[in-house]
Amino acid sequence: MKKALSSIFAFATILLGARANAVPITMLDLSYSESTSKNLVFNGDFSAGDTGFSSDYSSDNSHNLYPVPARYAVGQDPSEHHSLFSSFGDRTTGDGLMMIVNGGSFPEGAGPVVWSQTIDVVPDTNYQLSAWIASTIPTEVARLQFAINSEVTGPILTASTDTSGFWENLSTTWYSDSNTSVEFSLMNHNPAWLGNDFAVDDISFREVGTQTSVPEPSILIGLGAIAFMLRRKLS
Ligand SMILES: [Ca+2]
Ligand SMILES: [Ca+2]
Repeated sequence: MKKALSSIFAFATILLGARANAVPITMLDLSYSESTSKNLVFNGDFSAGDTGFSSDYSSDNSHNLYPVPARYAVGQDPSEHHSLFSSFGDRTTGDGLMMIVNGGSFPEGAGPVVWSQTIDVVPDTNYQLSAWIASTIPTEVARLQFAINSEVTGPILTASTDTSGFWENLSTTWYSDSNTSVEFSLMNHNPAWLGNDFAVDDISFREVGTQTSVPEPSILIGLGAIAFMLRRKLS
């Protein structure tokens, strides 16, 4: 009996602790503030080079993205890959690697996938999706949005015409529902082949909290108090 009551006490203590650590969903801030949990994206900062992701654009790391569009390189400076692109450093460290894209035309409504990777997720969990974008040419700036399993989600970021290495954040939160593995993509809604050029860096996919309902605090306090009183009585 005493052992059983100890177990109740321990369970109540765990629940009270869980309550203290839970992320209240109503308090999730949709403005960008990076979650500190592990980034589930492999090579999201491109430090491993042109690997770990797929794209509808063709890979070309021969320092020659000019003039044929719909190609990308993973490099240190946009100007080293296209004579008309501006010169700036990556977002991660300033001298690391980024994805440098010469956006191109595509059939209306088809929307090319700029970058895509399969991510293992936990059901009933909220995630923060984030990426950083900088235009390399001020003409026909890109319009970027995330997609999960080809369904677009979150806001569209219209890239800035500032080509001085002005990194802007695209982020949103996404609820996993019953999913255990998803295709996480960055799409470009601009079909222009002239201009429509940009760099991408620091792509992340991080857990921000579970959505499963947490027992009411009053129930937990009641459980904890009962267990505490019974424990005192027995000791
Ligand atoms: Ca980087
Ligand atoms: Ca282009």
